[in-house]
Amino acid sequence: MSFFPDVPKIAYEGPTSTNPLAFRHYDANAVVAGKPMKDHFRFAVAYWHTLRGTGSDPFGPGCAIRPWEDGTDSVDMAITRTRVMFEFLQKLGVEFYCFHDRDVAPEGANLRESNANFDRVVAVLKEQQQRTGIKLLWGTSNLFSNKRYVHGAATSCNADVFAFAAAQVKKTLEVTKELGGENYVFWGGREGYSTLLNTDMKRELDHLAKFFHLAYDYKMKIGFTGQFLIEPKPKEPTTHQYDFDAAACINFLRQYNLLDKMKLNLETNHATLAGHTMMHDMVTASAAGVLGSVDANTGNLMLGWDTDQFPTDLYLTTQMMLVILDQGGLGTGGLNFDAKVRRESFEPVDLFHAHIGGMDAFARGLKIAAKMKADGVLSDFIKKRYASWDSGIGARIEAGQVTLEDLEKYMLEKGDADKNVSGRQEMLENIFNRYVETA
Ligand code: XLS
Ligand code: NI
Ligand code: NI
Repeated sequence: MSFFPDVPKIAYEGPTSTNPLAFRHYDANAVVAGKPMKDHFRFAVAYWHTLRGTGSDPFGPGCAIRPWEDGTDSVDMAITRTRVMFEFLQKLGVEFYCFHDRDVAPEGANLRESNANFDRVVAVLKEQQQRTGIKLLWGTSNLFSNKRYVHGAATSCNADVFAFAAAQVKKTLEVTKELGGENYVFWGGREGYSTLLNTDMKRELDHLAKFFHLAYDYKMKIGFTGQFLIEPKPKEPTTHQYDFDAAACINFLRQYNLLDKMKLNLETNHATLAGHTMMHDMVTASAAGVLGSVDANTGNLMLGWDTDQFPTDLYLTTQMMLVILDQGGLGTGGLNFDAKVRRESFEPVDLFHAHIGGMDAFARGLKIAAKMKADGVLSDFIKKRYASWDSGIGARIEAGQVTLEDLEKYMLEKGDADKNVSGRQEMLENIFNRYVETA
């Protein structure tokens, strides 16, 4: 039985195709910059949006048509959904998926019951993975939806809530290991505050670090080899989230001796909510050696919240692929479509259109970025721009061979530092456009 009877396996038909259910750029096995496209991206589908998104918003309930839903939140329904997910992944040709514990199985009346529900669904997920070869990019725990997490999870003022969250993570770590998950994500759902009038920030941050250390110790204990990832976000649901952006997370990891234990999972719409471009946050993380994975989506410039739209902008995807190529790939990470179709796009086929568009935008971005890199148009310019550091005084400063007195003496002799050259931003933007048009 098929859940998407009208949708064929999505094929690559090339740039001239007008078939909306075909790829025009994403050709999974085509080799670009030394490896097959699919290995550059390691695309993943997000269970929470694609399988559990209903289109509800603060002004109205869900309106998505999902013929397979029977209106219950039962384990049987959860098992049916796994079949929907794997048919979707296979037709799309995506090799990874990601989930929260509570996306795949319903929460029970207590922890024991929740774990039992989870186990039943995980057994089916495991079978489906074995049958299809599809893999788990990452697992995570939902530590924000249940009302117990009203004050946060690891940063809750209530120690019992910390304990519950820890127990939930323990279980999801075991499951992620069982399913061969390649990473484990911590997004700080409600780890932040609404007002400092009731908040002991220092104590909450200490608890958050303690939580990660406990999780890491358990990871080592059970021999789970997946990469731990923190996902920054500046606001929403709390007014101020502790994992604000890449820089704040890196500082937190360094302060609490976690920098060698965790990397970052960066999400486009979170970077932009923090007032950065995605490229900024990616370069920040990459420079610190902690760019681990990406939640690929986009925001809406008109709206100041996390709209989680599918990425279609070639400038964005090209910039992202430039950073990924520069650091030689994402390792065990990938590009997870943490994105949802608009409420108005309520038919099942819209899920295909959305993912096809995102995958094609990244495939095109990869081709453009690879061409720019092969031609060295940006790197040559940047290299020249910093040429003063390659020899003479610049090289001696970099090598730590000079004091302030040396630099004063150097400048007293020279008189002034007035040999600047243009940054050529507009010329570079034009070059960028030329590649977007022609690559
Ligand atoms: C929410 C986050 C969330 C994480 C996983 O804004 O993006 O979906 O990726 O908990
Ligand atoms: Ni995300
Ligand atoms: Ni998000």
